[in-house]
Amino acid sequence: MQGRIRSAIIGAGFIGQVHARAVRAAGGEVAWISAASQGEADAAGERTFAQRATADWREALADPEVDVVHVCTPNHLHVEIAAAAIEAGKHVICEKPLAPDAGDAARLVEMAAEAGVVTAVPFVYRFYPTVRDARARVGRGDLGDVRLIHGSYLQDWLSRPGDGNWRVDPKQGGASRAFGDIGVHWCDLAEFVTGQRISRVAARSFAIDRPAGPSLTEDGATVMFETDGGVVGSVVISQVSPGRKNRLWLSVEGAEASAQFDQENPDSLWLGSRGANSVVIRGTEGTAPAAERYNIVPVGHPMGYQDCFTGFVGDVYAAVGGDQVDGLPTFADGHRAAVLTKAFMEAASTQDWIEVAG
Ligand code: SOE
Repeated sequence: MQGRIRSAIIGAGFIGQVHARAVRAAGGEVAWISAASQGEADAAGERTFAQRATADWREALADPEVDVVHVCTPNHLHVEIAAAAIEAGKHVICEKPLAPDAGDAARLVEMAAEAGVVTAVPFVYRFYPTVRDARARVGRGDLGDVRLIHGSYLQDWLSRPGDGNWRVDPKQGGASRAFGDIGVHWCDLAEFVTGQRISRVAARSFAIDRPAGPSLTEDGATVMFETDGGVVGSVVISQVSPGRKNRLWLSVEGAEASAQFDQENPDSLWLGSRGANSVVIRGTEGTAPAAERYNIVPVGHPMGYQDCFTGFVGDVYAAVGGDQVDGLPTFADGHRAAVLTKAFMEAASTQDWIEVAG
């Protein structure tokens, strides 16, 4: 690939702007930004330093100079735009859920493989150096045999009955909300760190009352699971937990040691043992070499969510340039999330244990 990579960002809300900042930080160009109206696109273009702004995303996809398309729209538009981008021969980053329907997600995986384009879904919490460190420690056996995986992902931004967002509308957000929006991040991280795949789930979900009646999608859930490695676990998911802003918390417990990651304190990895417990700060002596690539600023300077996006987009660009990048979340991982969501929904509605396909 010659020169700077040129990205087209489709969707100019909060997440489109996060992508735009990451594109610039990763050395790319924001060639296009697209929004629902020309006015919104122009305003977003100024904020993101985009070269061109349009209300018609097809215009951006038709530009032969565009290398990567970022699909950052409400969920119900993901499949159509991602499919059109692949057909246009572009590399594609599609926000999660890749597709609300697992069959559509599988179709996108196939289309991308046939077209030979790079695909990615921003499961960005993988890009914290402490997460890479935890993964390396589990992988080299520091924890001993893993016995238990558990945690939670809690938010509060939908806790009041009147709180609204397109995600609350199943026509735009999909049939699952709390699990489909944040539960899949937790599952992706748990599988990524441990190398185990969730194979069966049991779930109970709940919905709060909103002005038009109970929420049409779940506000939260408790999920029990088993993995293909015979490990048991559980996760609590909620978007209505006052005070919890974005509390993704994961604990992996093995025969010799435990590791714990807290997204709201992401520079520290807690390690527990029968002897002394310790807190390992990212970038310090003894942390895994695999984490180094994502240490964007020197130790002692806190890193955060936006830095994860920079690492993520940087890895997508490396893959576009032909590098084999370890741990890049692809459309296959987006499909995995759709399959887990389907199993979760079936488990919550039947109150039975459900096998996870694949
Ligand atoms: C909203 O719940 C949201 O922004 C999710 O859509 C993101 O994927 C998650 O990272 C933070 O919360």
